[in-house]
Amino acid sequence: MLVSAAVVFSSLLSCAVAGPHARLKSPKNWAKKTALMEVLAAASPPSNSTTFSPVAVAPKANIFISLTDDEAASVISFLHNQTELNLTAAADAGAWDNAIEVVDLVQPNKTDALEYLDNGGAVPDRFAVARIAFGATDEPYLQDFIVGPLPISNSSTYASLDWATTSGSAKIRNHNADEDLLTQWNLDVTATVADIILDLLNGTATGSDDDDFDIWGETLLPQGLFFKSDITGRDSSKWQLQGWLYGDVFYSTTEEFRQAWSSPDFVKYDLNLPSSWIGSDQTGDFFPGDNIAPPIAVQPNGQRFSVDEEQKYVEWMDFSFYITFTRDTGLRLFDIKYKGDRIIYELGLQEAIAHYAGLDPVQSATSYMDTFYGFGPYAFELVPGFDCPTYSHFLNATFHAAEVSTTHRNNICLFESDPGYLMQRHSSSNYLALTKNIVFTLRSVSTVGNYDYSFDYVFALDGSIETIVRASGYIQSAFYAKNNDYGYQVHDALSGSMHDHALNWKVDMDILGTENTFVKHKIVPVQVKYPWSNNTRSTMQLQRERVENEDDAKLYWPRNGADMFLVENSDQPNKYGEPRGYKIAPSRGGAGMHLTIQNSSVLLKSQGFATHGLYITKQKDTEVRASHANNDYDPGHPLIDFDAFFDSESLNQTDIVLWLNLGMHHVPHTGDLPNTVFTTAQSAFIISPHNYLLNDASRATRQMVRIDYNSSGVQLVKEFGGKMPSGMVNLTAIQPNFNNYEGDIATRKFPYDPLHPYNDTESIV
Ligand SMILES: *[C@@H]1O[C@H](CO)[C@@H](O)[C@H](O)[C@H]1NC(C)=O
Ligand SMILES: *[C@@H]1O[C@H](CO)[C@@H](O)[C@H](O)[C@H]1NC(C)=O
Ligand SMILES: *[C@@H]1O[C@H](CO)[C@@H](O)[C@H](O)[C@H]1NC(C)=O
Ligand SMILES: *[C@@H]1O[C@H](CO)[C@@H](O)[C@H](O)[C@H]1NC(C)=O
Ligand SMILES: *[C@@H]1O[C@H](CO)[C@@H](O)[C@H](O)[C@H]1NC(C)=O
Ligand SMILES: *[C@@H]1O[C@H](CO)[C@@H](O)[C@H](O)[C@H]1NC(C)=O
Ligand SMILES: *[C@@H]1O[C@H](CO)[C@@H](O)[C@H](O)[C@H]1NC(C)=O
Ligand SMILES: *[C@@H]1O[C@H](CO)[C@@H](O)[C@H](O)[C@H]1NC(C)=O
Ligand SMILES: *[C@@H]1O[C@H](CO)[C@@H](O)[C@H](O)[C@H]1NC(C)=O
Ligand SMILES: *[C@@H]1O[C@H](CO)[C@@H](O)[C@H](O)[C@H]1NC(C)=O
Ligand SMILES: *[C@@H]1O[C@H](CO)[C@@H](O)[C@H](O)[C@H]1NC(C)=O
Ligand SMILES: *[C@@H]1O[C@H](CO)[C@@H](O)[C@H](O)[C@H]1NC(C)=O
Ligand SMILES: [Cu+2]
Repeated sequence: MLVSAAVVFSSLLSCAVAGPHARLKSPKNWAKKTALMEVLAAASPPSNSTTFSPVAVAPKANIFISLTDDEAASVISFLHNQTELNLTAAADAGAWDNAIEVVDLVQPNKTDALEYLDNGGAVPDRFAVARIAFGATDEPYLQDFIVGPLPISNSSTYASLDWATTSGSAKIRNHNADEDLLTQWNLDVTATVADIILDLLNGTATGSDDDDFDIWGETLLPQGLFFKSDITGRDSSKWQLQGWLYGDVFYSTTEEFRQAWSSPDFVKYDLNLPSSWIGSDQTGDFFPGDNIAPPIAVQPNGQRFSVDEEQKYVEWMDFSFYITFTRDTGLRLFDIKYKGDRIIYELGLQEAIAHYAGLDPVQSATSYMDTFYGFGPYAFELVPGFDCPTYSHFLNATFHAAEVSTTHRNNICLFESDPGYLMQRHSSSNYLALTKNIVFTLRSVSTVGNYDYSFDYVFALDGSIETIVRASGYIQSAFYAKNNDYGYQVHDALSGSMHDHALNWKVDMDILGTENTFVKHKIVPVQVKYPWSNNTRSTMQLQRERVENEDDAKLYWPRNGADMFLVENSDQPNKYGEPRGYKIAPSRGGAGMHLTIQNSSVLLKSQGFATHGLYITKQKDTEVRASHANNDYDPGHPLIDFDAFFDSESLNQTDIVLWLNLGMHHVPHTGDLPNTVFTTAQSAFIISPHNYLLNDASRATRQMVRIDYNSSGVQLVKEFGGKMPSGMVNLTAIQPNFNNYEGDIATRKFPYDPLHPYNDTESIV
């Protein structure tokens, strides 16, 4: 295998009665219609006030909930007792030992889960997955084992988790087992040209604490000097330097490089130097008026949603769902119900690709698959007043890696808010109807290396759910020299390195049962000749098309938004004969995007879920995830090759799963310095009822008003029981205290001493 390294600075790291579009030329008619509305309102008075509790009791145990600390500890202890695994405690393990990297829950099979949730079946047995790195061999590898049932008893066993892969084996070769050797190798190589580095880069990279440079590709300070090494095998004495690259000139030996450098016509490039431009602190003149405190949101009468903290179960208005948290993908939602019916069985991130391009060997070979690092380990505590409103309800989440259970305090927030625009309004010459749009958000943020990914699940009163990802943090960039085909020059000696983000989501929708069909309702231009005219008219029509087989199930979002993509239950028509369904649509930024690069030479067979905007597969317990966190060890031979899910199966009225990509084509510009901003770096999709109900469900809210008026003023204000907040808000009392930020709690699992957590705030993966 060939690995190249860059030399870089150590880094900082709807009208009431008429149709909504009826443009009435004579508003005279409206007096009558308003009277009709009054009658309708009287006939359906606001429903009774019921007692509300912010504490929910989950109707069923959360069978998706993460492993407890005790469960994780018992799995680890059990595995250590299996002598054939020859495990070394993770804390003592080196590159030549076998050690447990991660333990997590094996999601219950859907058939068992539904039997429990819907039919009074037994609680499904719990199983753990243990990801073990086998280093005590010349051919190091990783392997996933399924361990259980839990709790560990005499009947618990472990087995290779082969059935959860498409490769048929849960083993993957580890081409990355000797990182310490590689670090040393890199230092040894650079030591041979310390004088050249000092001359070209005005600094040192010797491994000492007062070094100017790191040897790797990082964020804002790449320097444009590269070397190529053959690091095949585990014996670094057999590794070989294969050359140097500077200014897009390749020298195949150090001598050649040295000679060129000594010659008078050697071209030296500007230095990419740090200063305040790389910091994220306030700089520049303050904005006018910005010394005045900006608006904030308050929750005047307490929380209007209910949480079962122990079961991680939430109810808001007509929605309910269960939460879980995994090492690989962070926050996930299960069993999302609306008005008592499940609409989504599972919703969550699968993988996040960031595929770079560039002139240099590092940028052109970089394509992250972030579950390798994990979203769970980096989903840190959120800051009230900044990340989430101060009144948010916070939850903790735990992941288990390197035989340590780490609890992130307050890393999930739940809150209601007013997004600042109405759900509904209509005005005429004599009345206005206005409805507030109050939404409910579930949020977590994962800082994976340079990037901060913010994930929102936003529920709305019309029955829609929006999934939003936003990115901020530092860009990975490139040295400026000759890189113009791959991005903009954004600083003195810096190029923004162009890249694609593709974040894949699994959306397992169940509309009125599991038997569903994906349909495209197309809006098409047509020429029609009507019986009432001899002329044809250019017009458009609605055409219905079913996606009935996996062969047709890799889709691009239509140009001009001209197809509506729906998941319907064809066997459940509404009273007008239209099948009830939910629509799925891009809602912000680069939703539905896919990778630009085709047949990526970096990702090889591990990018099958990122070639299209949206995919539909038949649900299978063996096809639970689009990607695997270990694929990155050997992308040409992945454990899960998403393409293998497509085997011509019927998708007609069966349990279907959608997989779709959010992301952006990111060509960083000067506005990405020092950090990319959430305003533009965001992408989302929304699912919304489509002929699912017989009207807009948000009509049920009390938070609306009707104002009847005429030329002599307001005649009637009709309210529907919505409360106007009154009294005082002590703004001082609700100020966030930033000094309360505590970070994580970590508990060593082997040996296991739950009463003595230690404050290891180092990132553990
Ligand atoms: C609401 O209150 C009315 C009158 O008190 C009562 O007849 C009705 O059953 C109540 N409805 C509900 C849903 O509780
Ligand atoms: C593993 O072995 C140790 C020592 O024999 C024992 O104390 C422990 O209970 C075993 N753990 C499990 C999970 O079987
Ligand atoms: C067990 O692992 C150790 C390293 O932790 C290694 O030295 C030893 O050879 C291994 N034993 C076997 C039987 O593989
Ligand atoms: C498990 O097996 C051991 C040894 O065979 C036995 O002593 C113990 O009672 C068993 N435990 C249970 C819970 O069956
Ligand atoms: C080189 O580094 C020295 C010491 O760190 C500094 O004083 C000098 O200005 C640097 N030269 C350039 C060209 O940046
Ligand atoms: C989160 O963890 C902290 C520290 O252990 C604990 O005090 C708090 O009650 C936990 N919060 C929830 C919602 O479980
Ligand atoms: C269509 O054209 C024919 C022949 O000119 C005429 O007789 C007929 O009335 C027309 N029909 C309509 C609907 O205009
Ligand atoms: C990518 O690979 C597929 C399947 O091997 C092939 O059909 C396609 O032509 C390739 N595309 C490019 C741009 O090479
Ligand atoms: C879950 O499904 C897989 C694949 O069909 C199967 O191998 C496994 O035994 C099932 N697990 C349980 C607990 O039934
Ligand atoms: C697909 O399902 C629909 C509705 O159940 C049915 O009318 C149709 O015949 C099915 N198509 C095929 C190809 O089986
Ligand atoms: C508001 O809250 C602050 C801090 O809790 C407290 O010191 C202050 O007395 C409160 N003011 C009033 C008017 O209650
Ligand atoms: C916890 O962190 C503090 C401050 O870094 C350190 O002094 C202390 O030794 C740590 N405690 C443990 C048990 O690691
Ligand atoms: Cu980016």
